[in-house]
Parts: sequence; structure tokens; C-alpha cells
Amino acid sequence: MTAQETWHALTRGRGALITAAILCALIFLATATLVLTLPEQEQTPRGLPQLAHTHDIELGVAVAVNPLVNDNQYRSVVTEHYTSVTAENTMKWVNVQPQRHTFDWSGPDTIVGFAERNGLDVHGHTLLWHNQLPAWLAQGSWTPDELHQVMREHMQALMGRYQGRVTSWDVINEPFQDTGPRLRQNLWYQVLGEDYIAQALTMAHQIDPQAKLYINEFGIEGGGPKTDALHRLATHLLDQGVPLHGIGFQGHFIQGNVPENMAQQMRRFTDLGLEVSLSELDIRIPEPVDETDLQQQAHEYEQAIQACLEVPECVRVSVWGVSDQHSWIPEWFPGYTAALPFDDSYTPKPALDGMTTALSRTPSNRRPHQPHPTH
Ligand code: 9MR
Repeated sequence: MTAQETWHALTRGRGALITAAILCALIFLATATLVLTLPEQEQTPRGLPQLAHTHDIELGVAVAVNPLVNDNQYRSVVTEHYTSVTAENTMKWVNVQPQRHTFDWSGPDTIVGFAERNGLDVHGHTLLWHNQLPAWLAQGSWTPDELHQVMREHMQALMGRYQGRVTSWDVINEPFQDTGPRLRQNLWYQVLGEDYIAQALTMAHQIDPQAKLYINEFGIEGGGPKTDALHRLATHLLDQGVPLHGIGFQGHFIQGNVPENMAQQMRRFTDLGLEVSLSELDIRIPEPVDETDLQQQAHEYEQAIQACLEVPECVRVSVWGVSDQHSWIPEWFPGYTAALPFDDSYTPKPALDGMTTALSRTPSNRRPHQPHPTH
């Protein structure tokens, strides 16, 4: 071999060596990147909306108009953490029709517009209730025909305006007495009798045949006489062919009292062919609140969401307010506070981790929901 041939052989060998070295380095880098990034991706918690989506469940929040318009942070909490909104007050009768035939759409339009711009669902709350009625209605004296007409005008105006945009409605809110099991003697009951419930649901279905129609009630989450009475009512309505599609379990809990058997109670209603939701979840804590309380609250938020996930026809969990600053609790239950997953200054509380933990579990027996009511 001449010196020149030896030189070529050596340089060819060196080229191959360099190529091999570069290849090794690339493989090493790629492997290192995979090893470093994969566990990190697994550890990074996915957002609540994405997690909710994997379970085919909506995660809702009750919203008020003023902060929605004026407070950036408020809006961010809603859009980053939830997939659905419920108007806390602005779609109630006193706000929508403060004077007979005078409608105020400013609040409802604001909420529905915000939801649409941000890809959020809207659950309608509420049509027939005993609270937050305007004086002209509550203090009026009505014949059944007149009240029927008033009911039709209001429902036609409200449901009609948002048809196809508000996809489910609390048609009947809190029909039973606070501790049950008797029907509440509200205005509707006094004038129209027990049949007001069937009449309202039938009317709502005529106005918007696609909307899911709910009875929304509190104090039914752990079973007992009030739950039994609602179950009998729902059975009776369905037997008569009345268009009832869902039951809202409000879920206003005191810390330490979230019932263990909520999924079981929900199943009693889904066995009738209904869907259910946890519609106004909050867990209030007696003052003073310490870290142990917040951890227990986190566990109970997890437990509440888990109950809904265990029931394939549980379609939504909504919390009743964006932050502790906006919660109804301190005003209505003096001595109790901190009921929501965000504190007064929008800092996420352990409760938010509790929700994430429940939603991070593998879906169990859930199946896709029917897009339209069957009745
Ligand atoms: O959170 C609502 C609060 O701001 C109102 O003052 C109150 C009036 O009764 O209603 C609250 O919302 C209720 C909901 O509409 C129905 N279920 C019970 C909720 C808490 O009272």
C-alpha cells in the first residue's frame, strides 16, 4: 500500500468514525430528550376542561354579570377552569321581567354572549321558583288561566330568546318544602295545584323541543324522605309522558357532611331514564378555617366529583360561584365561609386539586350522552 492509499484508507476510516460518532450523539440526544420530557409531560396536570372532556362531562360555574364585565381575573378563572356557565341570578324572574311585559335582557345577553365567545355551554336557571319573583307577580291575585298565561309569556320570551343557545333549563326549582317531603305551597302550587309542574314542563318542551328539562332540588343528595318524594314525583311525571329529562342535585354541603351514597341516589333517578347533574356544588366550612379544613374540603370535592363520574348519565358538575369572594355563603350562613375552589383573591385552593384528582382517574363505566331528549 502506497503512502497515499494508506492516507485515503485512514481518512475514510476517520470519516466513518466521525459519522458514527455523530449518529451516536444524535441517538443519545434524542433518547435523553425523550427520557427527560416524557415523565414531565405525564406529571404536568392537564387542565380541568380537558380532563372533563375525557369523561364526557361538563364542569360548570355559576356566574354573576358585574364581575364578568368588570374583572379580568374573574373571567380568566371561568374560561381556564370550566366548560359551562349557569347564571347565578340574572335569568331569574325578578331580573328578567321586573314589570309585567317589560323584559331586561342585558344580564342574560351578557352571560350567553360571553359563553358563546369562549366556547362554553349555558345551563338555564331558572323558570319556576318561589324566590326572586317580582312584586307584581308575587303579590298579584291570579286565576289559574291568568297565571297560566303569565307563565307562558315569560317562558316563551326567555326560552325562545336563547333557543339552541341555552341547551338545558331548570324548569322547576326546589318544588319540595325545605325538609320535604311535601310539595312547597308556592304561588304556582296555590293557583294551579300540583299539576303546575307537569304544565310547566309540557309548555317548556313546546317552546324548545331540543332543550333538556330539569327539576332542580336541594337536600336530596344522601337519600331520605325528600329524595323518595322527588323520586315518586319523577316516576309519576314520566308515567304520564311529561317531558322531564333530568334531576339537578344542588349539592350545597357543609364540610364533613358530603354523603357517601350520592352516586347510589343519583342512580335511582337514572334508572328511570333521566340524566342527573350536581348543579350548585359548594362545601362550606365553619370559621375559623385552617389548613386541615382545606385538605378535608379538597377530599370532599374529590368525593363529590367522583360520585358524578360513577354514574354514566351524570352529565355536569357545576360549582356555585367563581371564588369565595363571590359566594352566597357568608351572607346566608354567618359563621361559615370558604366554600369554593378559589379563595377571595382567586388563588386556587386544595379543593381544585381534589377536583383534578377525581377527573384524572381513568374513566370507568361512562358512556356518551344522548345529544337530544328522548321524550
Ligand atoms: O346564589 C344566589 C344568591 O346570590 C341569591 O341571593 C339567592 C336568592 O335566593 O339565590 C342564590 O342561588 C340559589 C339558587 O338560585 C337556587 N338554589 C339555592 C341557591 C343558593 O341560595
